[in-house]
Amino acid sequence: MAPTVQEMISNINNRSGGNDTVQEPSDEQLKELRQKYEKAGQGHVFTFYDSLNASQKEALRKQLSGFDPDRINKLADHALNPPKPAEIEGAPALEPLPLDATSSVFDSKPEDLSQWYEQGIDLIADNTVAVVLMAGGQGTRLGSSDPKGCFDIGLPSQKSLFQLQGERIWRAQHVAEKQHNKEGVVIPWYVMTSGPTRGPTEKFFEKNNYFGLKKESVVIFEQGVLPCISNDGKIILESKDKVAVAPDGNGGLYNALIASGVVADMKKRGIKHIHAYCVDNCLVRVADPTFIGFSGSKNVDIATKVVRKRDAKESVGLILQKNGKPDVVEYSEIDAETAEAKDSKNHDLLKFRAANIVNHYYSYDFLESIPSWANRLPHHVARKKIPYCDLETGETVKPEKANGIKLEQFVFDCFPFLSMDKFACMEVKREDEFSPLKNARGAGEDDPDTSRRDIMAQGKRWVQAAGAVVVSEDKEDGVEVSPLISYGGEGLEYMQGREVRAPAVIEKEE
Ligand code: UD2
Repeated sequence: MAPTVQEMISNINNRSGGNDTVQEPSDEQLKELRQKYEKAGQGHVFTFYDSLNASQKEALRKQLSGFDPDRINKLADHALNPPKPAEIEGAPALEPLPLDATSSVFDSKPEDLSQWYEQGIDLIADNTVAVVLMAGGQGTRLGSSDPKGCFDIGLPSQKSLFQLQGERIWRAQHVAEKQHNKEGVVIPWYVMTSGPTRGPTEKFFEKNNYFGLKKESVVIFEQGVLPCISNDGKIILESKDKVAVAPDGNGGLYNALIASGVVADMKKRGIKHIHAYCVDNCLVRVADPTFIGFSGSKNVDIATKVVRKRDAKESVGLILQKNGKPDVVEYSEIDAETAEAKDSKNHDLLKFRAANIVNHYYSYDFLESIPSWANRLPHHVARKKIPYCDLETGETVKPEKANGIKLEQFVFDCFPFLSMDKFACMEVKREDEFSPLKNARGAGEDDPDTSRRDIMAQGKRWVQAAGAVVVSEDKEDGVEVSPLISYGGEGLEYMQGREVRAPAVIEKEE
């Protein structure tokens, strides 16, 4: 909706800094908005409006103008009163993905893997590959208020997750330049943040000089938010002048890619292949040439990397087929029977063992089609304790128990929009590609110590494969290899015959 004259004036005022008294919304601006909310049974959000000062009134008006109360009611009703299983035509037929939709590095022919790698390097060298980082999550389980990408997992180099990822992008560019004997190869890095993570992320990137990447090839953008809803379907006021909101989930990526102009920027740059990934996986192969080459050669719209599920209880989504379409059942929504089902041929294996690791390939054409399907993406419900403004007293109350829901979209919920022939899955080795940072130090699983352990163990395998001998008096016997000198273990020939005293950092090509 185009800004009204009033809004343009108030924006100029705000920007000018000269006249810093924000204009109070005009009566006609307010009347229409108020009627829309009252008609939707959400008029309570104006309870304290008349007692607010001009800037509080404008802030609340602006926030409310960004939502459609009728749509919120529909989402809330569906979330709070989900259709009963009986109303759904028959239970969905869940099956593992068909074999022809999946490849595995475990049993792929080495010549296939190297061909996919070379194809990926060629696509990167042609400047047709971009990377999208989902970094809007607020690592609450980790117990840190900083964005997860800033986290220092305790490596000898003290590199953050963001730095490891930025340096892997640099290395992928560098390998493509060397192999094609050209300069200026760019893999644009689009970083999605949310309200709480945007500021700290921008500051961290600036402070670290974009980890050696060109500033104009790093684009930080923000995902949308949705209002929090009470258990009786009402939009929750957090304070007299503010609706309680939460990021709209990593599935908010799609609307954000369009609304922030990222897809338009990709088009301008001639991008054809996009790798999107999860910030908290310290082993993530950002812009992985093998994965890009594999996906490009299969001419799919979406491909996803999976690892073998650790056990029935692991908190990962499961990539499978539902009613013949590619789909994912999230760990928070799976029933025990499905999670524990055994493979019919080998009872030692779980029937559903393709674990989602938020590591997806998209064709540019598929992202360009977002506006035609984004509004079909479902919303998932998280029951939460949401601080709310008591409508009698105007005080903000911190509830003892879950008093409402946050609505969020999941990034993999567009998979069923594809036919199976436009989808592919690549199984990779967990030890080489997946070690998520989910829990605070001491959890013993998916925590900073397991992240550091897995990176150091991988570097040790790489230098040993290059012919080095690793010795150590310390229980920490790993080796950190800087991404700037090796992306996936290549380029370490000079380590032949050397002795490495672990723990160590290898960061110079000499
Ligand atoms: C995610 C996957 C789960 C499994 C697991 C493995 C989804 C929906 N679930 O679960 O299937 O693969 O990871 O690690 O993908 N994010 C945003 N905006 C948001 C919420 C999340 O950008 O509003 C990002 C977040 O910064 C992270 C990624 O999405 O990079 C996954 O988020 P999470 O770690 O909260 O998801 P988790 O562990 O519940």
